[in-house]
Amino acid sequence: MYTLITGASSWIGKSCAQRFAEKWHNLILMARSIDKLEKISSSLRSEYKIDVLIYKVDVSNASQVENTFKEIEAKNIDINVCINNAGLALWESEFSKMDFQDLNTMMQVNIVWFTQIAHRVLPFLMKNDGHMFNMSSVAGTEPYEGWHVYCASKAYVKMLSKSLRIEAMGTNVRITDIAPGSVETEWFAITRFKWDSAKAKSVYAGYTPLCTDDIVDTIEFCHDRPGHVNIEYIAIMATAQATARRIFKK
Ligand code: 8X3
Repeated sequence: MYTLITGASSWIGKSCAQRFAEKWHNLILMARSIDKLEKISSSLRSEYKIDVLIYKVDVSNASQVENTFKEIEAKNIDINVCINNAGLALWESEFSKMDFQDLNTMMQVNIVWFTQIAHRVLPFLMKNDGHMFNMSSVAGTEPYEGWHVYCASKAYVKMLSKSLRIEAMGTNVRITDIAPGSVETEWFAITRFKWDSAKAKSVYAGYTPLCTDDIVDTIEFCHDRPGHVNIEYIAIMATAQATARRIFKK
C-alpha cells in the first residue's frame, strides 16, 4: 500500500512524507520540483527501506496528471492514504486589481488540480478502506481582504470534502478536512508576496505561529483513530490567532 502526497517537495507535504515514512508507509510523492523530490526520496528510501515513487506534475496539464495515474495503475500500485496538500496563495490586493493570471493559477492548483487528484484517488481509497486528507484553511470559513479567490478556493475544498463524505457512506473511507491558520512556511508566505522575503517574514513576527509539525501531528492523530472514527473537520490555529486576521502580535 502507498500513501500519496501532493505538494510533497516542501514544508507540510515534505514533513508528511517524513512522518509517514517513519511509519513505514510506501510513498507516492508529487510536486513541481523533481530535483527536490529526488533528494527527499533517496534519503527516505535509504533510511526507512520503503518504496518511494516520485512524479513531477505540471498542475496546468490535466493529461499529465491522468497519465501519472495510468502509470500507477499499470504498475498495480495501491493507495490507501492521500494527503491532498498542494495549494497556494498568490498576492493580496483588490479583486479587480489582481492579475487574472494569478487568480487563474490559484484556481488551477487549489480547485482544479485538487479535484483531479481527489477524483482519481477515491476509487483506490474505496477499495482499501482508505483515508483522504484535504488541506483547506481557516480561509475556507472566513473571508479576508485581498484574499477573495484564495478564500473561495478553500471553501471549495471544505465543501467537496463534505460532499465526498456522502459518497463514501457505506464504505470504510475516512475523509478529513484539515483547516490550518497561520503556519510558518516560508514557501507559502513567499508566493503570497511574490518573492518579497522581508514581507514574508513579517507575517510571522511578534507571535509564535504554527509550524509544519503541528499540522503533521494533527494528521497523524486523525489517521491513528480507530477505523470507525472519522474526524471530519479540524481547525488548528496558533494560540495568538483568534480569527483569520486577528493575531495578537507583541
Ligand atoms: C492561510 C491561513 O492564517 O495564514 O491558509 O491566512 S492564514
